[in-house]
Amino acid sequence: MKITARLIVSLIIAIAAVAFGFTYYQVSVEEQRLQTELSRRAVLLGESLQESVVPLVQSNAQTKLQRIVERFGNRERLKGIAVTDLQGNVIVSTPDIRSTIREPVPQSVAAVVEKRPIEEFQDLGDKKTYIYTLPLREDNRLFGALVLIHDASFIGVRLEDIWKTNLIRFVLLSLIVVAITLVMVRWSITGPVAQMAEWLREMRRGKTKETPPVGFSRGDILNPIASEVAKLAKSLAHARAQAEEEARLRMQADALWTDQRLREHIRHELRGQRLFLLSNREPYLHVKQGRTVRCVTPAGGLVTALDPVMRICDGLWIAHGSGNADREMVDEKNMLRVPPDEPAYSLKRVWLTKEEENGYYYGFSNEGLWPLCHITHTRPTFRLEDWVAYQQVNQHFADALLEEIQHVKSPLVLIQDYQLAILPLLVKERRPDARIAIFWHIPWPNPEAYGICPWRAEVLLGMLGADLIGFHTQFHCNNFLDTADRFLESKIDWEHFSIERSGHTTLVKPFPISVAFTADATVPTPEDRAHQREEIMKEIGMHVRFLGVGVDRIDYTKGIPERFLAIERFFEKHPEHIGEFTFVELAAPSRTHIKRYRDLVAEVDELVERINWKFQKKWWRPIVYLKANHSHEEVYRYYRAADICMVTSLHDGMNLVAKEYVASRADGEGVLILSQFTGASRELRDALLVNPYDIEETADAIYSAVVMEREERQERMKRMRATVRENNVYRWAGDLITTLVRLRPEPAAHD
Ligand code: ADQ
Repeated sequence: MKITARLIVSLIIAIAAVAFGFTYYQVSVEEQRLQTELSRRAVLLGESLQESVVPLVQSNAQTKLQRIVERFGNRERLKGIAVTDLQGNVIVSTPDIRSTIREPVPQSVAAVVEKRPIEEFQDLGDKKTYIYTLPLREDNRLFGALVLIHDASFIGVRLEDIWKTNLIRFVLLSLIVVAITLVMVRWSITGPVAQMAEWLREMRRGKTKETPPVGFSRGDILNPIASEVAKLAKSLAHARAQAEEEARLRMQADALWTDQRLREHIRHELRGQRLFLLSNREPYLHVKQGRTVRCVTPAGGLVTALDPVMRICDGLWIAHGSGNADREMVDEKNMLRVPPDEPAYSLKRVWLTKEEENGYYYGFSNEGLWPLCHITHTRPTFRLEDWVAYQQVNQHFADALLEEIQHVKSPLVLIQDYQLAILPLLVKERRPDARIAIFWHIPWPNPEAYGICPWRAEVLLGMLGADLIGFHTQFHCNNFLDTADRFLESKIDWEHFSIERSGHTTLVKPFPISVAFTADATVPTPEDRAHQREEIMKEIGMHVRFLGVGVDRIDYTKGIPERFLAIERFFEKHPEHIGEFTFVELAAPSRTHIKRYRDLVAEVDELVERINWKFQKKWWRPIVYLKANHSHEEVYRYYRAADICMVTSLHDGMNLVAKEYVASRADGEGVLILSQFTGASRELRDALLVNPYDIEETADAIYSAVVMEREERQERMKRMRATVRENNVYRWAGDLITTLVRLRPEPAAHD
């Protein structure tokens, strides 16, 4: 039997038992009451008749007696009256009962004998009667008996009525209870259970979402099960997603790298070896905030890709301690375990004096090497004192590392970027067995451009201390080999892309850096997109058809003025778009200790002011210039809302903004305008590639982006997304470290 039927039958039995008990009691009380009432009437009538009847019996006045009996005999419910003598023989009686009465009347005999009234219920004919017999007496003398016969059938009728009424009540009550039970069971048990079953079935077929249907919460008794089932479903969905992801990975063979795959790969490659990573920027820095100290993770691809690697191998990351609370957090060896909430590897901080930082970072690195490597017509400045500081700081890094690797055989050393160009040689000289790689994040120029550096040979030699040099593109590798060929006595192997000098070989390879993009995030619905766009429009205080975005450090290599000039030209050429298109620039001030950067900030401010003044209307302006270091989330919100992203670097090693924009567009929308002088342009062939110096061309690209057909737009974005997904930052880290690990170690100095 179904649970509902069982529940209903039990409820009906319970109701029936209660109804029967209640009715039985009611009937008993009512019967009692009616009998008492009848008896009371009989007693009253008997007593009042006795007074008149006794003298007439004494005087044997039968006619009078008959008259009295007949006069009283038609009272309500009275069936008849009889007067008997002492032997119970009827003297007179009402005519109705004469034929039915039996002589001698037994009740009269009993009443005379017992000298007390006798009451009795008896069936006379087919009717139930109540017979009240009163001995007739005066002064203790008995003369006979008075018999009052009442019709008592009404009691049975009344009791039957009660049974019937209560039966109807019982039926009605049962129907109501059954109906309510059915509704309640359906609403709170069978309904939610059926929904749950349907949802689980769909879930099993992989058709539905992880969140259970809303109906679940109605069946509050099912809540604990529902919440457990929801958790189970979540893990099922997660497991399925992972399985699908794995299957996809397997299908795509080496194509897709994920965080997980990088971990597995690195674990396998390193086989318990530790990685020593050196960079100018630290992955975690401590800053004072009021009285407390906050740990900050600088955003960016480098930390995203290398932090998991360092965690796996319990590596050591050596970096400049630049946070104002950094010194408070380290031990006597200037070390601390990071990440703070789940320590997995060590960070060793290198301290620099103000002078060292000025000479090494702002001076030689950013006023010398940075403009030297970027062909942007900003003149590099080389000062001897900066070069001295640069060498000193590189030596500090070398010392910090050498101390840590003294007992490590063939240590794996990974150096990051142009601030530490000569570090490879400083380490290699002391530890020839160390396997050293340096990754150069900025472009490498042609030999003519590079040749102006007064310490060109020293820098090259310093870098060639490494066993592996990585650049973003093959083009930069070629330039590097050309440069080494030009300025050093060395053997260049163009087939294997390596440089041999004094018996040491350096491999030069491209490793295009990227962003942490793997699986597609949930594709936003058109409503979500519209809502996000609306929020951005509210923030910038305008409602426009087309939104453009640019995200840069304020650096002269990024071509920010050129971009704004192209926007100006676009409006001159296509005035019909005035009021329809707005460009939002998220610009982070950078290296403001350097005059060239301060001048650039002023130049950009002025340009924005001029262009806005030229075209602006009451409610609209062409450029919204938001000068700040925005959060990662904020930057991505703008990427997702923008129809066009503009990257117009005059020269850029890779440019991550272009890849971030592509990665953020799960909706498959958006057009990327990309400078042909970025490393990214080698991969993102479906962007609208421009020469940022050519203002006309860039303005036309904006127009093309605005009028581009949806189909073309989506096709281009789809291809770019596939490229970025396949060449993500996990692949970058995986390839770089694998190449380093697989290098043949050279013999140690003391071997
Ligand atoms: P960068 O010159 O700093 O990097 P880029 O690759 O574009 O240039 O990376 C900039 C990063 O900073 C991006 O992640 C971007 O989102 C973020 N960013 C920029 N402006 C911002 C703002 N206003 N607010 C918040 N975040 C902002 C150097 C080289 C590049 C190379 C990278 C990585 O110059 O060519 O691609 O290293 O190797």
